[in-house]
Amino acid sequence: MNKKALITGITGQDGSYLAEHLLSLGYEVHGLVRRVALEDPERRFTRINHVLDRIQLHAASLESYPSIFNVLSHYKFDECYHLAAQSFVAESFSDGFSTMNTNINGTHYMLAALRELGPDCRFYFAGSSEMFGKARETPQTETTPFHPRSPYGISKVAGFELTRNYREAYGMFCVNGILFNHEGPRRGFEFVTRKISSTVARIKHGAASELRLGNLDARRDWGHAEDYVRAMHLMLQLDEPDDFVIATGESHTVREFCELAFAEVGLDYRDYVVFDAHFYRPAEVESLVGNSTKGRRVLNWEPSYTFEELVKVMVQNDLDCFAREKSQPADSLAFHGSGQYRER
Ligand code: G4F
Repeated sequence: MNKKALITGITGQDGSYLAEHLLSLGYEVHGLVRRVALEDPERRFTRINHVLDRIQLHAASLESYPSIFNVLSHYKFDECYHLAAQSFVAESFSDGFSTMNTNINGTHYMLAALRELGPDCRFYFAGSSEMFGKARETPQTETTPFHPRSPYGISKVAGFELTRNYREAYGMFCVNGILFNHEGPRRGFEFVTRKISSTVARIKHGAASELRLGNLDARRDWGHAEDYVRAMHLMLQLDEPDDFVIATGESHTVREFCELAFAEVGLDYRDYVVFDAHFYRPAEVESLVGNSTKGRRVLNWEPSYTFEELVKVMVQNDLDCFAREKSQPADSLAFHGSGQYRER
C-alpha cells in the first residue's frame, strides 16, 4: 500500500517541491488549499500545475477548525506536513494579528483535529530560524534559546511549542524542522533573494533601472528549497520523533547575494542598488547561521547546492521567465508598484 501524505501549503514553494518529492517516492499526495485557490487555479496553482493530475486537493482554511476536521474525517493519512503559514516576516509587522491567527491557530487546529481523527499520523511542523531572532549564540543549534524579533517569529515559536506539547502530552509522532532560509526559482517575489534575481533580469533587459533594498548587511544561511524538503520527509521516517536544525552552515549578506546576482549578467550591483528605508524592519534579525550536525548525522542529510549555484539558478530562471513573459499575453504576469513582476 502506498503511503498517504497530506501537505498544507502545497501551492507554495516548499509544498510544490515536497509534493514532487513524495510522488517520486510513490506516495499518494493530498493537499489542503483554500477555496479561493480552487476557484482560481490559473493564478494560484502555478507551482503545482505540472502535478495537478497526480495529487488530490481538498478545500479547507487554516482559520476554520470545522473545515480541517471535515477533510481529516474523510481520509486516513500516514504523514502530514504542515507548511501553510503567513510566511513573510515584513508583512507580520504590518498585520501581526492575522499572522498570529493563521500561524498559531492553524497549527493548533491541525494538531487537535489529528489527535481526534488520526493520532497515528506523523506530523511535521515548519519551524523557522526566525525563532532564534536576536541569536544568543552562533551558529544556532537545536538547543539555542529562542528570541524571536517579529510577530512571525513569535507565531513560529508558538507552533513549535504546540508541536512539542502534542508529542509529549499525547504521545503523537510530531516533529519540528527548524529550517534556515531556503530559496529557489519558485520563491515568492517579495522575499529578498527572488526580489534581487527578478530585478536583475529586468535590469538586464532594460525593463528596470534600479533595485531598492533595505538592510544590505543582514546575514542569512541560504540553501535551496529542493534540498530542504528532502529533510522534512526524512524527519518523519525516524523511529522516534525529534527536532532538527536544517541549514548549510554558511552565511552570506544580502550585499553578497546582490554582488553575485548582478555579476551573473555582467553588471556591478553598486550601479543599481539603492538603499530604501521603507524596507527596513522595526526589529531586524541581523545574522543567522545554522549548525545542522545533528540532522546530517541522524537523517543522513546533506545540502546539494552551494550558495553560488543557488544565486546562479535563480538569476538564470528569472532571465528565462522574463523572456517568456515578453512572448506571453500581457495578463499572465502582473506588475506591482515597485516595478517587479509577480506570478498571478
Ligand atoms: O528574504 P527575507 O524577507 O526573508 P527572512 O525575513 O529571512 O525570512 C524567510 O526565511 C525564514 C527562515 O527560513 C522563514 F521562516 C520566513 O518565512 C522567510 O521565508 O529577508 C531576508 C533579509 C532580512 O534581513 C531583510 O531585512 O533581507 C533583508 N532585506 C533587505 N532588503 C530585505 C530587503 N528583505 C526583503 N524581503 N525585501 C527587501 O527589500
